[in-house]
Amino acid sequence: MQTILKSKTVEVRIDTEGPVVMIGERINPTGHKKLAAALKEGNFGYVRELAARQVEAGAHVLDVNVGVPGMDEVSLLPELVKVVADHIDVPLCLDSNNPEALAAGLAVSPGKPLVNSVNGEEARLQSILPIVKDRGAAVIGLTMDDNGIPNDAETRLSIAGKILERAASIGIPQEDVVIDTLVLTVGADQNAALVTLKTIELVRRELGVNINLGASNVSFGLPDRHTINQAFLALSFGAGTSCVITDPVKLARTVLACDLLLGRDPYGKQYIEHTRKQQKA
Ligand code: THG
Repeated sequence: MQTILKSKTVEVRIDTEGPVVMIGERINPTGHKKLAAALKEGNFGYVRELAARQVEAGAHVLDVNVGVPGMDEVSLLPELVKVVADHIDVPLCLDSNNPEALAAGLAVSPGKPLVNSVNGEEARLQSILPIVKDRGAAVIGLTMDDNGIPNDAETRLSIAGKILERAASIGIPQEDVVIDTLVLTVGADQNAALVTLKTIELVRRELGVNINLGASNVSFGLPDRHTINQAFLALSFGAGTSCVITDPVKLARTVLACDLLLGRDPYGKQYIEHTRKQQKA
């Protein structure tokens, strides 16, 4: 199954059978003081730099999140979407909990963007899906609902099914819903990663849709997070993840190595080109 995203001129296909699509996570002020300060000051030069650096490192799509306490997302999200879209030509992933901010951001996004995100909560289904439908966008559906994040794969699968049904009922095609199986830290629960891996396999087998993961939560609170993130990414691709929200500067090489190992990079062309480009730079 293919989920097609577009910028002004570039088309990106998230494909259950294809190489992994990387969504760059760095334009997100959560835990990122320098970016939070830049957004407050209206210093968008730093945002342009983060955008260019991630695309240079191999990001296919850029996540744009402007959630800074005290800032008005409804005006800031569209402003930042314009800044990023004027500077780089890759599809955008608009990351907000605020439906009004998402609608305003979608209105100024070129091409076909991705909305991050809806989940199984009744209020979210009702507020987010119509906005996605109106704009002809794609959407990430998180496998959580009014009861939180379930700690078993079967319940996460049933939430994924519910999101797909509700999307279909208002005319959003199945291929435009990417399911995010969510992962919590193994620092707090030794089964956290295993539940996510089982959910990925189940959703892939039962629903056949594309699967996204924001993998770095898995290592929260543990030393040497990078090693755990790399190992978890590899396991998740083996299980069927086709799209990740991650830091491409740190993890693009891991992603490309996994594509090669899983037979999704004929002759190692992408891996070799990427390595050559980085050695030159
Ligand atoms: N699924 C979906 N969307 C998501 C997530 C997900 N969006 C948010 C998050 N999870 C993914 N994005 C980030 C962004 C930054 C970090 C982790 C995940 C991060 N930041 C560093 C920190 O907090 O320590 C700071 C980085 C810096 O200073 O540059 O780790 O799961 N759909």
